Amino acid sequence: MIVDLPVLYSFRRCPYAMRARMGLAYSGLSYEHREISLKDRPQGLYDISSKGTVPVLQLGNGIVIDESIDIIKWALDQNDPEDWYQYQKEDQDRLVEMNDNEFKKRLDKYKYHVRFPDNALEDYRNDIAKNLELYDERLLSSRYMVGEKIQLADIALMPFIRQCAHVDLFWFNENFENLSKWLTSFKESKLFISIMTKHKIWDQASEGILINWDGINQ
Ligand SMILES: N[C@@H](CCC(=O)N[C@@H](CS)C(=O)NCC(=O)O)C(=O)O
Repeated sequence: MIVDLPVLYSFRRCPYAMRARMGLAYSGLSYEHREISLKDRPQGLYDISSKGTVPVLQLGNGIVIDESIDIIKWALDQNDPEDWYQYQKEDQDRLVEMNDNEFKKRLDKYKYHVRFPDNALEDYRNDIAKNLELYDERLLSSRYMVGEKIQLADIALMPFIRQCAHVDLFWFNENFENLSKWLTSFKESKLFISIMTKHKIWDQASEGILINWDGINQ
């Protein structure tokens, strides 16, 4: 362990881990990054969280946070320079709840439709389109999901909407113009690009990689 720094167990392409990394990056918190392979998870991960899911953040005092949204909220408690989670908390929490449940279930069926042969791809696409329409409507009247400024909810939803868009980008861009613009602005942001750096899989015999965000918010 790099002395006293929080340790993040992460997987680059996991949407939950992406949003946790964005939260940590925005807050400018340094940490030790341990990239794992989901197919071959290290014992060290199970030792601190029996669920074995990523992301998991272990603080210097031993406290373990193993839900991505709690990692973001912890990071924002340390430093929230642009007030990402100071207002409209109920609305934000409701959006996250809907994303993590209804939207995620529909996304899995749409993305992995071959594994769910009970219905046709079109049916799964029509289901998720209902959620996408609601987002698109929100973005007609405001620049971000809950107003004119980026909030925690935007960050929490973005990796999932990105995954959904990439199933059929042409269809997504054609049908959800506002959402498509919103997504592009995040995909091109310094924040998102910075957290998508590739890291080699953590070797359990050594330390992870020191992540230091000096300058990210400038
Ligand atoms: N509710 C958790 C979900 C995390 C999660 O499901 N992560 C996936 C990777 S994207 C995972 O670890 N899957 C492995 C498994 O479910 O065993 C969170 O928000 O952190």
